[in-house]
Amino acid sequence: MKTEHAPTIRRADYQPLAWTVERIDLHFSLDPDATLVKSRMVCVRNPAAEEGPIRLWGEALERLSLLVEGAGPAAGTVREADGVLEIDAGGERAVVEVTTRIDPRANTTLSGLYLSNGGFFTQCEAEGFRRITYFPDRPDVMARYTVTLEADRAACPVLLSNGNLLEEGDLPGGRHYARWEDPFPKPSYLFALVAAKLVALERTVATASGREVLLQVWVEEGNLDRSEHAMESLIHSMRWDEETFGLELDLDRFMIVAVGDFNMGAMENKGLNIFNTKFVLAKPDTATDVDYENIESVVAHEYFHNWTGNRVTCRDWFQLTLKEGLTVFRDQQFSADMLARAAGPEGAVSARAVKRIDDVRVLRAAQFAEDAGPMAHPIRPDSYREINNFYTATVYEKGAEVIRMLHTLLGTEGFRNGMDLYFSYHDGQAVTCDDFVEAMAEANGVDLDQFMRWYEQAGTPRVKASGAWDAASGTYALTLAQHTPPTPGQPEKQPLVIPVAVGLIGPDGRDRPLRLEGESQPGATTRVLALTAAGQTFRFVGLDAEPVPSLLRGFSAPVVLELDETDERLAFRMAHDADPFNRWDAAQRYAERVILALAGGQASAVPQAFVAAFRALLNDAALDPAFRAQAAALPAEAYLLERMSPADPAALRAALIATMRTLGGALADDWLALIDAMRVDGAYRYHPGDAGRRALGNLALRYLAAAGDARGLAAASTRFESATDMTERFGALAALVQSTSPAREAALAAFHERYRDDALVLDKWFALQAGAWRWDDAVAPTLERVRALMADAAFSLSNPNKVYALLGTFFRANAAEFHAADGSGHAFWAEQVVALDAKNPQVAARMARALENWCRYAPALQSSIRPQLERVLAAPGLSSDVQEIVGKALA
Ligand code: B3K
Ligand code: ZN
Repeated sequence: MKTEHAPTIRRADYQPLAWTVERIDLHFSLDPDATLVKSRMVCVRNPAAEEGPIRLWGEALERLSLLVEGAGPAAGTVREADGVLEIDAGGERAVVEVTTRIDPRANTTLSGLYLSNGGFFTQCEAEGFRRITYFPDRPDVMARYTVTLEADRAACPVLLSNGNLLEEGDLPGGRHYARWEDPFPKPSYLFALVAAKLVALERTVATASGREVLLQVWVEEGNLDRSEHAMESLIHSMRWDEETFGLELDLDRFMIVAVGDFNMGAMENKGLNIFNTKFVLAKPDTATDVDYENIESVVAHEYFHNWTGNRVTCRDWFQLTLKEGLTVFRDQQFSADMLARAAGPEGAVSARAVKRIDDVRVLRAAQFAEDAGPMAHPIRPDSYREINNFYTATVYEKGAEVIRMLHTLLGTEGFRNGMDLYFSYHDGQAVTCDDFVEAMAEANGVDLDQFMRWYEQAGTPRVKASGAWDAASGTYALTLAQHTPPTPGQPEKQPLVIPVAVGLIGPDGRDRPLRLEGESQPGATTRVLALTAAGQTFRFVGLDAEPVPSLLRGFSAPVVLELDETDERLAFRMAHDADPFNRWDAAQRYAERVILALAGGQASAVPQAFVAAFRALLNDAALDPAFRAQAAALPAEAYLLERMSPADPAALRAALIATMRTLGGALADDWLALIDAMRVDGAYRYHPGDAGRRALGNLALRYLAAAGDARGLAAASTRFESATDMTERFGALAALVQSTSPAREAALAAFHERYRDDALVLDKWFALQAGAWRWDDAVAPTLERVRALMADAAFSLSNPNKVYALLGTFFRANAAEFHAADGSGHAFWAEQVVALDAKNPQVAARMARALENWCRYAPALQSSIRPQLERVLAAPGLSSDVQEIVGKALA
């Protein structure tokens, strides 16, 4: 077990191990209650390290035997303390054999070997392998594995592990076995096994170099008709990585396995990716367009890890962003390319912008909030107590932004050259973020020393922009100043390298070609300026009239841009900015201003000018529907809370409701027309163009329902009943639930009846209710509904998907209800975090994070939250996972 007093681990303390493992033979005799694991390791002395014992980590293991060189170790040569077994050994090599017994059924943490629906599954990242057997469970130990699995044939007809199948056969007593070998050395976190009753969708495809490879998607029998999209996504990912980075699949077989109990989205185990069912299973009747899109991107992400993560892995867990930031960047580029391809040449720019907007929404809502609280950390953290707490938006999403900035600064070709050099230097190694950036620098002949500060400094930088126009000389001077606010342990920050993509829009709404002082010719209409000092002024010359600046185009850096713009300017950019991302962003900024003014009491109504600008953008038929749906969706509540000081969830919610009602009512005819215009005929197909139309149609229903428009509510009811795919059916249900419509309860009941046996669809049903706003006072507080739903037969505190859908949505996406003034939500939070922690510390810690930014809330809420944080921290036997989160929140 993790101890209550888990020490702080520091990046600066990294030491190579005295002994590593060259190869390991594992034998599993699988039994739900008592699985025997025999391990034979060839340990080798590490020439790069100081002398010391062999160190093997172990957790929740029962050790049955230990042999060194085939014999019981001599007295005094073996010690075990704090979860580490130390063995003194001489010479250069030593064979260590250890047998352990583990209890998969009792393993509710879903880390290590566990059961799900009668099958055996593993999850080893970050430190789960030590819950299977004793091993130097660190990513810098790369060993070759052979694995033999033995299990009951009837219960577990399919036996899988990493790499290639060597042999399989029957055993006495209704048992059978399979032996696998992974030809590539790998760290233990990439080990996996599956033994379960599954069936596979199979395809054989050729790689770019003409090798035939077998692709399999393994699912439970009834789900074969939902596995096609994951397979298609895998094939697209393979092609993309070949074409974009020249990277091919290196195995003869690549498997994806879906499992219903899983702590996160998916896991990139070598050749045997294990996925949460949520990111595999899709058919039109059960999955929405967004589900299809997410599946495609998660399949790609895990597949891309085969090179960025597996072939080149992390030296230690502080380097996590080396593989995660880079792989998120790769999956974002892949999705953008897929969307652009589907949109065709005319729609490609807009399709890419839509993807960029999605990604930036996530960054702003999740990562900016993280940066503003007690968990703020650089993308490469300096310390942690529980590494599982650091699979964060900062490491992943901000990490991807840092890679994107390199891509922007070096260009597509320069970036590719850097990647090629990185692989040529480090294939087969466990390396650091410095190694990656050095390869980029060397390949491009540039100095990236200052750029490395992005890996060192936490916090969201502020870039303040101001412009000065000199009519006489036709010069526009743009001054940019950067400042990164202090974060825990980092009171002062140094200037970063910030690429700022700039355009200047003339009074006619057209971009001007840009010419900086000292240049002889005007060039492109968008330029990337590198802001490297605390403040810099850039002079654009040869302009015919005072321009309107469009800054940070495409969100060229993960910063907050501070620029004073009048309402008229925002409306002008909403109508004219040539950069679609910034056009969207102008709309978001304007909406933010309107909503925060309402919430703060500085305004009592939504201004007409905003409604007019919003309407113009909504009805601009030159824009494609997916973009218009983005532009018409208000900024996320979590992001707006972050922009409020102090954060006042009740006032914000009232402002959001008022804004939605105003826009729904004032534009009712526009929305109604859109419902018809956006109709998609014919059988469902997952296609981004159709998805955009459905998204805009669903948004129209949402606004009309919010405004209580009778025609809109009738349309939602009709659509709910006649829909033939999940996107439309759920879109209509969501509109009804987020309204005062009397039809909402009946619709929820009908939906439940239809999907009562479908776990993934019921997750949507739980989440919708947990996230519901209160549109009239007659409705009971959402907490009452959440409590009632916990008693539903389909709910279980042991299943992460259920917890995320019901509790996660309530805690993290329904601020006004969660932070009810009577404190009931906070007490409920403490109760659930403690209950979850006893089962699954990783899931509990994720829920615990919902209150980490409590100091940003109004004093009355703080007084209600603090005792609950203290209550959790005082709970007996609290995991180090939750302790780290709550301890930092209270510090
Ligand atoms: N690498 C895994 C995440 C593992 C999380 C461990 N707590 C999935 C991914 O990022 O691809
Ligand atoms: Zn990843």
